[in-house]
Amino acid sequence: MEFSLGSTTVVLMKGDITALEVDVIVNAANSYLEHGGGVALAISEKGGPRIQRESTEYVRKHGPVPAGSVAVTSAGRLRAKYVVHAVGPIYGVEGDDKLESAVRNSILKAMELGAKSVALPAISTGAYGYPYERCALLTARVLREFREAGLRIVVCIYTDEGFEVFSRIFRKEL
Ligand code: AR6
Repeated sequence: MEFSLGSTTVVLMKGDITALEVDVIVNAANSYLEHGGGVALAISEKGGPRIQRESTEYVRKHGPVPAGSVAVTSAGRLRAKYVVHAVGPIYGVEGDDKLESAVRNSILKAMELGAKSVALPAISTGAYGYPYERCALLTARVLREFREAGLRIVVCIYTDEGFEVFSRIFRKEL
């Protein structure tokens, strides 16, 4: 499913983000960049040990990454140039503004890295407990900020349920 937003194209798809050929893959990480579960584990396993190694080194040097912020590593064996690790909020603990910041800062960082294409998962909708609907609404709102960016933004949803919700919301909001 494709949406034209000015010079930017948003592609909504169902699948495994680790298989995508894009310049930047965004990860849904925790503040310690310990990629122990969910999409983070999939990225870390498929990309190889370099991603976790660089992540650990990043936290050692700069400290934990706060919710709403991002950190960059190489992409190891993935078909991408970089992984941007975005820390989303825990539902009910931190606010929606942190989820918006995580999405916004991921895309801004991708642009800073010279990326033309970036793939995002549904940040915070797994272990961190966000309802898909709320994530889809907040994500759509942030994507509209990038209409002049000339990017290809792939939103990659893993579950049938999540894909259904994102499809409904994106059709209304984009
Ligand atoms: N491709 C795309 N999306 C995926 C994939 C995949 N291969 N695998 C899972 N998802 P989560 P969070 C979806 O839990 O909620 C981790 O342990 C999944 O269906 O990965 O931000 C981190 O290390 C869900 O919709 O991230 C952190 O500790 C979405 O990815 C913590 O979880 C996000 O689920 C972060 O929690």
